[in-house]
Amino acid sequence: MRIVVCCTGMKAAPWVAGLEAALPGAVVEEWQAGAPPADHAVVWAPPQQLFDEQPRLKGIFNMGAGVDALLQLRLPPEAALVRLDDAGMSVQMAEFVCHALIRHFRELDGYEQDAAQGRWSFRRPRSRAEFPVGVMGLGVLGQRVAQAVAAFEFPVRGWSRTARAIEGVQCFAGPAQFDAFLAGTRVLVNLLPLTPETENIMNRATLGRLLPGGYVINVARGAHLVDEDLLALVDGGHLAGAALDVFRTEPLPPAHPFWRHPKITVTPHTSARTLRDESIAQIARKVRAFDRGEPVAGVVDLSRGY
Ligand code: NDP
Ligand code: OXD
Repeated sequence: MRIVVCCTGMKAAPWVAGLEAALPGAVVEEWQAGAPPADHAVVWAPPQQLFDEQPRLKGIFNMGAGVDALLQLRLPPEAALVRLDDAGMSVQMAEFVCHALIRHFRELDGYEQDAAQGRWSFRRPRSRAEFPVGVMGLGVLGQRVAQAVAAFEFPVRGWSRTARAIEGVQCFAGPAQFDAFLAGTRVLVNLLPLTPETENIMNRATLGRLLPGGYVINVARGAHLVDEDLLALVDGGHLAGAALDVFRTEPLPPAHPFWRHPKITVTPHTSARTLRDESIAQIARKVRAFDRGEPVAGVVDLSRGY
């Protein structure tokens, strides 16, 4: 078995060594133009050239959960596209979202500013009941996040494409229930995949339906959010602010108003990082199962786009 590794922005050598160790007998090498035909590719942000030169790939294993960028490329029609599922990301996402939520709910930024001025002053405790959290996307990451938030006793609601039942989470599904989901949400967490149906889903109309004083935590993709609409709703006072980890252009350009907005927090697409060891172990398991003709979790349904 021959595997090529291509990971733009990351060092390939540790992935090559890790996959070689996990798949004895496989030839694993960093992809280069003109490489001999491989059976599988393990990729992050690869160039189109890789797929043009490797039309006989059987499996394309993404080093991340979101496959939106890969689906913009022309992939070999016979190849299965397989995403990471969890591989250590869901716990990171849960801690990141809970941190953003609690920092907002407990007004910790305000306390930090007070402390910077040597001020010992209390804020009135807020009621969790007035901060219902709505999680868009109840997949591998969204479910874990919804349950982690519920453990802090916030009211939690979730929205997905097909109906889900998750203990402690009031579930809504499909376009018909989207408005009802938004109307009872104050803190909106986005964990949707980026598809033609979900692009720009957070806009003036949808964010305007959140409860007054709404807060947005976007940890999925920048193109889910219409930046100007968020800014208008924050500046107009309907929204209290946002914690943003993902952006239309990454790195976020230096002149973008999000950087300096006092009510918007920016982090550099770091809420759930790909953990190399966990990911190599998962990809190796999947490659072996795939080659034995067994079902593999995380195969992308190209018609749904995730
Ligand atoms: P999953 O594919 O497991 O879950 C996707 C969820 O979104 C499912 O519940 C699905 O519904 C729902 N969904 C999809 N389309 C729609 C729609 N049109 N309307 C309503 N619901 C919809 O994805 P993951 O949880 O693994 O990951 C989610 C996203 O998080 C990734 O696609 C990626 O963009 C982002 N991500 C960001 C990271 C970061 O560091 N910031 C790291 C990792 C991922 P159903 O349950 O019915 O299928
Ligand atoms: C992912 C990501 O999709 O890192 O895994 O955003």
